[in-house]
Amino acid sequence: MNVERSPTARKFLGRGSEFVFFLNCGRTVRRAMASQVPGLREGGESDCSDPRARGIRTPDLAVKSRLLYRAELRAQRWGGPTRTREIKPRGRALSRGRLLSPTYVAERSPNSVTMRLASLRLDEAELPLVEPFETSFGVERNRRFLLVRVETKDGEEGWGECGAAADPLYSSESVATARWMIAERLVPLLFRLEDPTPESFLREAARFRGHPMAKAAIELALQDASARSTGRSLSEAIGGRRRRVRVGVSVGIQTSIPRLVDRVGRYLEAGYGRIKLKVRPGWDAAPVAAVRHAYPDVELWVDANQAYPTRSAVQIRAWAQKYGVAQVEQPFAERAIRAHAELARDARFRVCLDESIVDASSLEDALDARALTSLNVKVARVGGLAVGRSLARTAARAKVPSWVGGILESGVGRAHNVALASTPPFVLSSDLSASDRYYREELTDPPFVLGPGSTLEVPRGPGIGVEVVERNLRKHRRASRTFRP
Ligand code: OSB
Ligand code: MG
Repeated sequence: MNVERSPTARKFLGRGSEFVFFLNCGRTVRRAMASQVPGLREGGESDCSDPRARGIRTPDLAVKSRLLYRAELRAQRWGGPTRTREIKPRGRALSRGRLLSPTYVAERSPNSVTMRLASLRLDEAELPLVEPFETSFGVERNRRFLLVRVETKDGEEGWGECGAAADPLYSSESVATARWMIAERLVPLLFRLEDPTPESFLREAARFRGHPMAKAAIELALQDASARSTGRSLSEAIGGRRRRVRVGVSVGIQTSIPRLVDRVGRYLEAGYGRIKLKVRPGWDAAPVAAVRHAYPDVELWVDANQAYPTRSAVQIRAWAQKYGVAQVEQPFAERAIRAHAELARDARFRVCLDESIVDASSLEDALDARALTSLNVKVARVGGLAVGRSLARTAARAKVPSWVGGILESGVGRAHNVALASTPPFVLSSDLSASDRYYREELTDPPFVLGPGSTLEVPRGPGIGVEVVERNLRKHRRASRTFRP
């Protein structure tokens, strides 16, 4: 059969069909099209790496919305808000010809495209925090961090942020170790790759032990560039299903209890629906009690960043249960898996692991030991978006809910975190607050603002969906180095 002469095939091709349509025609036509039309496969997928198959669209929104509806139902089974309401199929007649949402007629492209890299720029910046952030390991007033900008030969850019701070307090990495790792090891490795994708980069980089934050910075930049070169938002590219993500705020240790109660009150007024208090021995039962007393209904979490000796389990359990704390995060040392498991046994709160979980095997072991009933996923700590997603999926299979944690990122890192939080396995509220909670001046535009129901909107533009304001970056930049293959 010659597709040129088949009226059915002509109809599809003439109008510029897409995979959905392709599925809908008969087997003979389908076979013929698969063999004669570049970029189409019989399975019903269109392979848009062929330029002639790029951008083909379906006018049949009814079919498309049915497929999306099914995808949404699948997403809902994972929990969390989805956009089902907006795309409920209303039958062919109603939806035909009506643009339900421009995203539904976007190009369909493979997950990643071949990118040829032209350069990588490594910037070191320092941003003053709106107010000091104190945790059990120290106070941060200014945040120093690295940004990675890759540029492809097609002129596409991609941004990534390195979560390492000036001092190795939260984890063993610091700005200095990450700078060395990126400049001396990871950039040369990246430029040697024939087909640099986030996946191929991580696969190669795995031969170097540790340094997840340095690796993540490059992986994030490649993810952004890869999504941009297919014209998709990062959220879409990694399977995001939500338009808004639920967030909460992490409140540092304050100089007094009244100040803490006041600080929490202002966050609640601003619209945050979940509060996470930083705690440590000597700053726990009393401040938690005061916040609970002032705000009887607030959803309260605490995070100790490993500050307690394991013998404190009994006390922690007592005050956490007495004051209705919903989640206790990383009270014990990174390797103290058994102590976390003991705390989790019969607890009336979730035990969340943050620092303990650094890769797939540490998660599997902790799940086996029942040491966690909640998982904090930070792209920096685990080495990127791909690992983060896969950890959350593993946790979901073990019925452990995940959420996206932060480390006071600038707008670049936050945009990546928001995209990650829009994917199905993340069901608890993330530590992702509005731009004005962190820095007076944001490096990216537009800023993140807190929306209804304690949510942030997932950017829908290409890649991370926010633009780096070079002028702001130059103002706060301390060093910059450009590498070329
Ligand atoms: O443990 O979650 C943590 C900040 C720096 C280092 C560790 C942590 C944090 C936070 C801030 O809690 C969360 C945020 O970025 O909003
Ligand atoms: Mg934490």
